[in-house]
Amino acid sequence: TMTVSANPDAAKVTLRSLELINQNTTCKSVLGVSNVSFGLPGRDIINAAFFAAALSRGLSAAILNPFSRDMMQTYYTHNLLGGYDKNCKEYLEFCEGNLQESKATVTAAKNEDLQINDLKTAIIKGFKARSQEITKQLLSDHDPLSVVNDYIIPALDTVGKGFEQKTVFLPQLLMSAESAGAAAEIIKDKLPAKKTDDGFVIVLATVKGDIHDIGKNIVKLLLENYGYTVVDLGKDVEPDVILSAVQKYHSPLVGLSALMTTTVPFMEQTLKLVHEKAPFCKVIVGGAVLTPEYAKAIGADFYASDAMETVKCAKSLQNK
Ligand code: B1M
Repeated sequence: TMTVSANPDAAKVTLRSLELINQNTTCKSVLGVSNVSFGLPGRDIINAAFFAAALSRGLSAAILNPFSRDMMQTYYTHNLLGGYDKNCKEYLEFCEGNLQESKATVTAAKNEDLQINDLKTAIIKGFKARSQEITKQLLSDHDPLSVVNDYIIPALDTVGKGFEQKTVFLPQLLMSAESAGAAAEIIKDKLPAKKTDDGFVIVLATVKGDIHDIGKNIVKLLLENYGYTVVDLGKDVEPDVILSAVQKYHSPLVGLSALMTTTVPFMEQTLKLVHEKAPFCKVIVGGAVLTPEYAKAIGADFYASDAMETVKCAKSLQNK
Protein backbone atom coordinates (compact mmCIF):
# COMPACT_ATOMS: atom_id res chain seq x y z
CA THR A 1 0.00 0.00 0.00
CA MET A 2 1.07 3.58 -0.56
CA THR A 3 0.72 6.29 2.06
CA VAL A 4 -2.42 8.42 2.21
CA SER A 5 -0.24 11.41 3.15
CA ALA A 6 1.02 11.44 -0.45
CA ASN A 7 -2.05 10.18 -2.27
CA PRO A 8 -5.61 10.50 -0.95
CA ASP A 9 -6.71 7.46 -2.99
CA ALA A 10 -3.88 5.20 -1.81
CA ALA A 11 -5.85 3.30 0.81
CA LYS A 12 -8.93 3.06 -1.41
CA VAL A 13 -6.91 1.41 -4.19
CA THR A 14 -5.43 -1.16 -1.84
CA LEU A 15 -8.81 -1.94 -0.30
CA ARG A 16 -10.48 -2.28 -3.69
CA SER A 17 -7.66 -4.57 -4.85
CA LEU A 18 -8.10 -6.79 -1.82
CA GLU A 19 -11.83 -6.94 -2.45
CA LEU A 20 -11.35 -7.99 -6.09
CA ILE A 21 -8.71 -10.60 -5.24
CA ASN A 22 -10.92 -12.02 -2.53
CA GLN A 23 -14.07 -12.13 -4.65
CA ASN A 24 -12.58 -13.42 -7.88
CA THR A 25 -9.68 -15.66 -6.95
CA THR A 26 -8.62 -18.21 -4.35
CA CYS A 27 -5.34 -16.35 -3.97
CA LYS A 28 -4.24 -15.33 -0.48
CA SER A 29 -3.03 -11.82 0.28
CA VAL A 30 -0.47 -10.24 2.57
CA LEU A 31 -0.19 -6.57 3.41
CA GLY A 32 2.37 -4.38 5.16
CA VAL A 33 -0.30 -2.39 6.95
CA SER A 34 1.58 0.54 8.43
CA ASN A 35 2.86 1.97 5.12
CA VAL A 36 -0.51 3.61 4.76
CA SER A 37 0.18 6.10 7.57
CA PHE A 38 3.74 7.03 6.67
CA GLY A 39 4.41 10.73 7.28
CA LEU A 40 1.40 11.30 9.54
CA PRO A 41 1.05 11.63 13.33
CA GLY A 42 -0.99 9.13 15.39
CA ARG A 43 -0.05 6.35 12.99
CA ASP A 44 -1.55 3.58 15.12
CA ILE A 45 -4.98 5.18 14.83
CA ILE A 46 -4.83 5.15 11.03
CA ASN A 47 -3.19 1.73 10.86
CA ALA A 48 -5.85 0.10 13.06
CA ALA A 49 -8.72 1.58 11.02
CA PHE A 50 -7.07 0.55 7.76
CA PHE A 51 -6.33 -2.92 9.09
CA ALA A 52 -10.00 -3.38 10.08
CA ALA A 53 -11.11 -2.29 6.60
CA ALA A 54 -8.58 -4.62 4.95
CA LEU A 55 -9.64 -7.57 7.11
CA SER A 56 -13.26 -7.03 6.23
CA ARG A 57 -12.30 -7.12 2.53
CA GLY A 58 -10.64 -10.49 2.93
CA LEU A 59 -7.01 -9.77 3.81
CA SER A 60 -5.39 -13.13 4.65
CA ALA A 61 -2.23 -12.05 6.48
CA ALA A 62 -0.73 -8.85 7.77
CA ILE A 63 2.70 -7.53 8.54
CA LEU A 64 2.21 -5.41 11.62
CA ASN A 65 3.58 -4.53 15.00
CA PRO A 66 2.27 -7.19 17.42
CA PHE A 67 3.14 -4.93 20.36
CA SER A 68 0.70 -2.29 19.18
CA ARG A 69 -2.39 -2.50 21.36
CA ASP A 70 -4.52 -0.76 18.72
CA MET A 71 -3.55 -3.29 16.04
CA MET A 72 -4.04 -6.35 18.20
CA GLN A 73 -7.33 -4.94 19.47
CA THR A 74 -8.48 -4.66 15.87
CA TYR A 75 -7.32 -8.19 15.11
CA TYR A 76 -9.10 -9.83 18.06
CA THR A 77 -12.23 -7.75 17.57
CA HIS A 78 -12.35 -8.73 13.89
CA ASN A 79 -12.11 -12.43 14.80
CA LEU A 80 -14.76 -11.96 17.48
CA LEU A 81 -17.23 -10.14 15.23
CA GLY A 82 -16.51 -12.44 12.29
CA GLY A 83 -17.42 -15.50 14.35
CA TYR A 84 -13.89 -16.96 14.31
CA ASP A 85 -13.39 -16.80 18.05
CA LYS A 86 -15.33 -19.60 19.75
CA ASN A 87 -16.76 -18.55 23.11
CA CYS A 88 -14.95 -15.19 22.65
CA LYS A 89 -11.99 -16.96 24.27
CA GLU A 90 -9.10 -15.19 22.57
CA TYR A 91 -10.74 -11.79 22.86
CA LEU A 92 -11.30 -12.26 26.59
CA GLU A 93 -7.74 -13.44 27.08
CA PHE A 94 -6.50 -10.45 25.12
CA CYS A 95 -8.50 -8.16 27.37
CA GLU A 96 -6.94 -9.80 30.40
CA GLY A 97 -3.59 -8.93 28.84
CA ASN A 98 -2.61 -12.55 28.35
CA LEU A 99 -2.38 -12.79 24.65
CA GLN A 100 0.27 -10.32 23.64
CA GLU A 101 2.93 -12.95 24.19
CA SER A 102 4.55 -15.26 21.69
CA LYS A 103 2.81 -18.02 19.76
CA ALA A 104 4.56 -20.52 22.01
CA THR A 105 2.68 -19.15 25.01
CA VAL A 106 -0.62 -19.45 23.18
CA THR A 107 0.10 -23.06 22.25
CA ALA A 108 1.06 -23.81 25.82
CA ALA A 109 -2.23 -22.28 26.99
CA LYS A 110 -4.15 -24.46 24.54
CA ASN A 111 -2.59 -27.56 26.09
CA GLU A 112 -3.29 -26.32 29.60
CA ASP A 113 -6.40 -28.46 30.02
CA LEU A 114 -4.33 -31.62 29.94
CA GLN A 115 -2.40 -30.50 32.99
CA ILE A 116 -5.44 -29.80 35.13
CA ASN A 117 -6.23 -32.52 37.63
CA ASP A 118 -8.71 -30.78 39.85
CA LEU A 119 -12.41 -30.81 38.94
CA LYS A 120 -13.09 -27.40 40.41
CA THR A 121 -10.36 -25.80 38.30
CA ALA A 122 -11.45 -27.68 35.17
CA ILE A 123 -15.01 -26.36 35.58
CA ILE A 124 -13.85 -22.83 36.36
CA LYS A 125 -11.68 -22.85 33.24
CA GLY A 126 -14.54 -24.34 31.21
CA PHE A 127 -12.68 -27.50 30.09
CA LYS A 128 -15.61 -29.78 29.36
CA ALA A 129 -13.84 -32.99 28.34
CA ARG A 130 -11.34 -32.68 31.17
CA SER A 131 -14.17 -32.11 33.67
CA GLN A 132 -15.73 -35.38 32.56
CA GLU A 133 -12.47 -37.30 32.79
CA ILE A 134 -11.71 -36.02 36.29
CA THR A 135 -15.30 -36.74 37.42
CA LYS A 136 -14.89 -40.34 36.28
CA GLN A 137 -11.67 -40.61 38.29
CA LEU A 138 -13.25 -39.01 41.37
CA LEU A 139 -16.20 -41.36 41.29
CA SER A 140 -13.90 -44.33 41.82
CA ASP A 141 -13.45 -43.31 45.46
CA HIS A 142 -15.97 -40.51 46.09
CA ASP A 143 -19.67 -40.60 46.76
CA PRO A 144 -21.49 -39.00 43.75
CA LEU A 145 -23.22 -36.43 45.94
CA SER A 146 -19.94 -35.33 47.46
CA VAL A 147 -18.62 -34.69 43.94
CA VAL A 148 -21.61 -32.37 43.40
CA ASN A 149 -21.34 -30.65 46.78
CA ASP A 150 -17.56 -30.45 47.15
CA TYR A 151 -16.51 -29.73 43.57
CA ILE A 152 -19.28 -28.78 41.14
CA ILE A 153 -21.23 -26.33 43.29
CA PRO A 154 -18.12 -24.57 44.73
CA ALA A 155 -16.72 -24.21 41.18
CA LEU A 156 -19.93 -22.59 39.95
CA ASP A 157 -20.04 -20.38 43.03
CA THR A 158 -16.53 -19.13 42.22
CA VAL A 159 -17.48 -18.43 38.61
CA GLY A 160 -20.72 -16.78 39.76
CA LYS A 161 -18.80 -14.46 42.11
CA GLY A 162 -16.36 -13.61 39.31
CA PHE A 163 -19.30 -12.83 37.05
CA GLU A 164 -20.74 -10.51 39.67
CA GLN A 165 -17.37 -8.78 40.09
CA LYS A 166 -16.91 -8.55 36.31
CA THR A 167 -13.74 -10.64 36.25
CA VAL A 168 -15.62 -13.44 34.48
CA PHE A 169 -17.76 -12.80 31.41
CA LEU A 170 -20.84 -14.48 30.01
CA PRO A 171 -19.06 -16.77 27.48
CA GLN A 172 -16.83 -18.01 30.28
CA LEU A 173 -19.84 -18.52 32.55
CA LEU A 174 -21.46 -20.54 29.77
CA MET A 175 -18.36 -22.69 29.28
CA SER A 176 -18.21 -23.39 33.01
CA ALA A 177 -21.91 -24.23 33.06
CA GLU A 178 -21.41 -26.63 30.15
CA SER A 179 -18.50 -28.27 31.92
CA ALA A 180 -20.54 -28.61 35.12
CA GLY A 181 -23.45 -30.08 33.13
CA ALA A 182 -21.08 -32.52 31.45
CA ALA A 183 -19.71 -33.60 34.82
CA ALA A 184 -23.28 -34.08 36.07
CA GLU A 185 -23.97 -36.33 33.07
CA ILE A 186 -21.18 -38.65 34.23
CA ILE A 187 -22.66 -38.67 37.73
CA LYS A 188 -26.04 -39.55 36.22
CA ASP A 189 -24.58 -42.79 34.91
CA LYS A 190 -23.32 -43.59 38.38
CA LEU A 191 -26.76 -42.88 39.90
CA PRO A 192 -29.08 -44.80 37.59
CA ALA A 193 -32.83 -44.25 37.88
CA LYS A 194 -34.54 -46.96 39.93
CA LYS A 195 -38.12 -47.59 38.90
CA THR A 196 -40.88 -47.95 41.49
CA ASP A 197 -44.33 -47.64 40.04
CA ASP A 198 -46.40 -46.46 42.98
CA GLY A 199 -48.13 -43.53 41.31
CA PHE A 200 -46.15 -40.97 43.34
CA VAL A 201 -45.22 -38.68 40.48
CA ILE A 202 -43.15 -35.59 41.24
CA VAL A 203 -43.33 -32.69 38.79
CA LEU A 204 -40.18 -30.55 38.50
CA ALA A 205 -39.58 -27.27 36.70
CA THR A 206 -37.40 -24.19 36.65
CA VAL A 207 -39.85 -21.32 36.75
CA LYS A 208 -40.79 -18.84 34.04
CA GLY A 209 -38.01 -16.48 32.94
CA ASP A 210 -35.26 -18.62 34.42
CA ILE A 211 -32.98 -20.84 32.36
CA HIS A 212 -30.80 -22.12 35.21
CA ASP A 213 -31.39 -25.84 35.28
CA ILE A 214 -28.21 -27.50 36.56
CA GLY A 215 -29.52 -27.59 40.15
CA LYS A 216 -32.96 -28.80 39.10
CA ASN A 217 -31.35 -31.55 37.02
CA ILE A 218 -29.34 -32.71 40.02
CA VAL A 219 -32.51 -32.80 42.12
CA LYS A 220 -34.15 -34.89 39.40
CA LEU A 221 -31.19 -37.25 39.26
CA LEU A 222 -31.31 -37.96 42.96
CA LEU A 223 -35.09 -38.32 43.15
CA GLU A 224 -34.99 -40.86 40.33
CA ASN A 225 -32.15 -42.68 42.01
CA TYR A 226 -34.38 -43.01 45.08
CA GLY A 227 -37.07 -44.59 42.92
CA TYR A 228 -39.37 -41.63 42.33
CA THR A 229 -41.01 -41.02 38.99
CA VAL A 230 -40.19 -37.50 37.91
CA VAL A 231 -41.89 -35.48 35.20
CA ASP A 232 -39.33 -32.85 34.28
CA LEU A 233 -40.88 -29.88 32.51
CA GLY A 234 -37.50 -28.24 31.87
CA LYS A 235 -36.64 -24.60 32.31
CA ASP A 236 -38.42 -21.28 31.77
CA VAL A 237 -41.79 -22.94 32.34
CA GLU A 238 -45.05 -20.97 32.42
CA PRO A 239 -47.16 -21.35 35.59
CA ASP A 240 -50.16 -22.81 33.72
CA VAL A 241 -47.98 -25.48 32.08
CA ILE A 242 -46.82 -26.55 35.54
CA LEU A 243 -50.39 -26.61 36.80
CA SER A 244 -51.53 -28.73 33.82
CA ALA A 245 -48.83 -31.32 34.52
CA VAL A 246 -49.70 -31.43 38.22
CA GLN A 247 -53.36 -32.03 37.32
CA LYS A 248 -52.58 -34.55 34.59
CA TYR A 249 -50.44 -36.74 36.89
CA HIS A 250 -52.43 -35.92 40.03
CA SER A 251 -49.03 -35.21 41.49
CA PRO A 252 -48.75 -34.95 45.29
CA LEU A 253 -45.54 -32.88 45.01
CA VAL A 254 -44.21 -30.27 42.63
CA GLY A 255 -40.66 -28.94 42.86
CA LEU A 256 -39.93 -25.42 41.64
CA SER A 257 -36.47 -24.04 41.07
CA ALA A 258 -35.47 -20.36 40.72
CA LEU A 259 -32.03 -18.80 40.82
CA MET A 260 -32.68 -15.16 40.18
CA THR A 261 -34.31 -12.43 42.20
CA THR A 262 -36.15 -11.47 39.02
CA THR A 263 -37.75 -14.92 38.63
CA VAL A 264 -38.77 -15.60 42.23
CA PRO A 265 -42.04 -13.66 41.64
CA PHE A 266 -42.94 -16.27 38.99
CA MET A 267 -42.24 -18.96 41.55
CA GLU A 268 -44.71 -17.29 43.89
CA GLN A 269 -47.23 -16.92 41.08
CA THR A 270 -46.93 -20.63 40.17
CA LEU A 271 -47.15 -21.67 43.78
CA LYS A 272 -50.37 -19.71 44.33
CA LEU A 273 -51.89 -21.13 41.15
CA VAL A 274 -51.10 -24.71 42.18
CA HIS A 275 -52.43 -24.18 45.71
CA GLU A 276 -55.62 -22.69 44.35
CA LYS A 277 -56.34 -25.09 41.47
CA ALA A 278 -54.66 -28.30 42.70
CA PRO A 279 -54.93 -28.27 46.51
CA PHE A 280 -53.92 -31.96 46.68
CA CYS A 281 -50.39 -30.98 45.59
CA LYS A 282 -47.68 -29.71 47.95
CA VAL A 283 -45.06 -27.32 46.65
CA ILE A 284 -41.36 -27.59 47.42
CA VAL A 285 -39.04 -24.79 46.36
CA GLY A 286 -35.28 -24.49 45.96
CA GLY A 287 -32.51 -22.60 44.21
CA ALA A 288 -29.52 -20.57 45.31
CA VAL A 289 -31.45 -17.32 45.62
CA LEU A 290 -33.96 -18.71 48.15
CA THR A 291 -33.83 -18.87 51.93
CA PRO A 292 -36.15 -20.90 54.18
CA GLU A 293 -37.65 -17.63 55.43
CA TYR A 294 -38.37 -16.41 51.93
CA ALA A 295 -39.83 -19.76 50.94
CA LYS A 296 -42.18 -19.53 53.92
CA ALA A 297 -43.08 -15.94 53.10
CA ILE A 298 -44.20 -16.83 49.57
CA GLY A 299 -46.31 -19.69 50.94
CA ALA A 300 -44.23 -22.75 49.94
CA ASP A 301 -45.05 -26.00 51.74
CA PHE A 302 -41.40 -27.03 51.85
CA TYR A 303 -37.96 -25.59 51.22
CA ALA A 304 -34.99 -27.73 50.15
CA SER A 305 -31.46 -26.38 50.32
CA ASP A 306 -30.15 -29.23 48.19
CA ALA A 307 -31.10 -32.37 46.32
CA MET A 308 -30.92 -34.68 49.33
CA GLU A 309 -33.28 -32.43 51.27
CA THR A 310 -35.76 -32.85 48.43
CA VAL A 311 -35.58 -36.64 48.71
CA LYS A 312 -36.09 -36.44 52.48
CA CYS A 313 -39.08 -34.23 51.97
CA ALA A 314 -40.61 -36.55 49.36
CA LYS A 315 -40.12 -39.50 51.71
CA SER A 316 -41.78 -37.77 54.64
CA LEU A 317 -44.73 -36.81 52.46
CA GLN A 318 -45.06 -40.32 51.07
CA ASN A 319 -45.00 -41.87 54.53
CA LYS A 320 -47.81 -39.66 55.81
CO1 B1M B 1 -26.51 -17.25 35.78
N1 B1M B 1 -26.89 -16.09 37.32
N2 B1M B 1 -27.31 -15.97 34.62
N3 B1M B 1 -26.05 -18.52 34.44
N4 B1M B 1 -25.58 -18.26 37.15
C1 B1M B 1 -26.58 -16.68 38.70
C2 B1M B 1 -27.81 -17.34 39.33
C3 B1M B 1 -26.13 -15.36 39.47
C4 B1M B 1 -26.36 -15.45 41.00
C5 B1M B 1 -24.66 -15.05 39.12
C6 B1M B 1 -24.16 -13.81 39.78
O1 B1M B 1 -24.38 -12.72 39.28
N5 B1M B 1 -23.49 -13.94 40.89
C7 B1M B 1 -27.01 -14.27 38.75
C8 B1M B 1 -28.38 -14.01 39.39
C9 B1M B 1 -28.39 -12.74 40.21
C10 B1M B 1 -29.66 -12.59 40.96
O2 B1M B 1 -30.72 -12.53 40.43
N6 B1M B 1 -29.54 -12.50 42.26
C11 B1M B 1 -27.12 -14.84 37.36
C12 B1M B 1 -27.44 -14.08 36.20
C13 B1M B 1 -27.62 -12.60 36.43
C14 B1M B 1 -27.58 -14.65 34.94
C15 B1M B 1 -27.97 -13.96 33.62
C16 B1M B 1 -29.07 -12.89 33.73
C17 B1M B 1 -26.68 -13.39 33.00
C18 B1M B 1 -26.89 -12.59 31.74
O3 B1M B 1 -27.36 -13.09 30.76
N7 B1M B 1 -26.52 -11.34 31.82
C19 B1M B 1 -28.44 -15.16 32.77
C20 B1M B 1 -29.91 -15.50 33.08
C21 B1M B 1 -30.69 -15.96 31.97
C22 B1M B 1 -32.08 -16.40 32.46
O4 B1M B 1 -32.21 -17.26 33.30
N8 B1M B 1 -33.09 -15.77 31.91
C23 B1M B 1 -27.60 -16.25 33.34
C24 B1M B 1 -27.17 -17.34 32.59
C25 B1M B 1 -26.40 -18.36 33.12
C26 B1M B 1 -25.82 -19.48 32.27
C27 B1M B 1 -26.69 -19.89 31.09
C28 B1M B 1 -24.48 -19.02 31.75
C29 B1M B 1 -25.56 -20.58 33.37
C30 B1M B 1 -26.76 -21.53 33.58
C31 B1M B 1 -26.65 -22.82 32.79
C32 B1M B 1 -27.69 -23.81 33.19
O5 B1M B 1 -28.22 -23.82 34.31
N9 B1M B 1 -27.99 -24.69 32.28
C33 B1M B 1 -25.45 -19.74 34.63
C34 B1M B 1 -24.84 -20.18 35.84
C35 B1M B 1 -24.12 -21.51 35.78
C36 B1M B 1 -24.92 -19.43 37.04
C37 B1M B 1 -24.24 -19.72 38.39
C38 B1M B 1 -22.78 -19.37 38.26
C39 B1M B 1 -24.34 -21.14 38.92
C40 B1M B 1 -25.77 -21.71 39.05
C41 B1M B 1 -25.69 -23.20 39.30
O6 B1M B 1 -25.91 -23.99 38.39
N10 B1M B 1 -25.30 -23.61 40.53
C42 B1M B 1 -25.03 -18.74 39.36
C43 B1M B 1 -24.22 -18.23 40.53
C44 B1M B 1 -24.36 -19.15 41.74
O7 B1M B 1 -25.39 -19.73 41.98
N11 B1M B 1 -23.34 -19.25 42.49
C45 B1M B 1 -25.64 -17.79 38.40
C46 B1M B 1 -25.06 -25.01 40.88
C47 B1M B 1 -26.37 -25.71 41.19
C48 B1M B 1 -26.11 -27.18 41.45
O8 B1M B 1 -26.86 -25.09 42.36
O9 B1M B 1 -29.00 -24.29 41.24
O10 B1M B 1 -28.48 -23.66 43.63
P1 B1M B 1 -28.41 -24.63 42.52
O11 B1M B 1 -29.12 -25.99 42.97
C49 B1M B 1 -28.95 -26.65 44.21
C50 B1M B 1 -29.85 -26.13 45.35
O12 B1M B 1 -30.15 -24.76 45.26
C51 B1M B 1 -31.07 -27.01 45.28
O13 B1M B 1 -30.51 -28.26 44.90
C52 B1M B 1 -29.43 -28.06 43.98
C53 B1M B 1 -28.41 -29.13 44.18
O14 B1M B 1 -27.85 -29.08 45.47
N12 B1M B 1 -32.17 -26.70 44.34
C54 B1M B 1 -33.42 -27.21 44.55
C55 B1M B 1 -32.18 -26.01 43.23
N13 B1M B 1 -33.39 -26.05 42.66
C56 B1M B 1 -34.17 -26.78 43.44
C57 B1M B 1 -35.50 -27.14 43.31
C58 B1M B 1 -36.05 -27.94 44.30
C59 B1M B 1 -35.29 -28.34 45.39
C60 B1M B 1 -33.96 -27.99 45.53
O15 B1M B 1 -37.33 -28.30 44.14
C61 B1M B 1 -37.61 -29.60 44.40
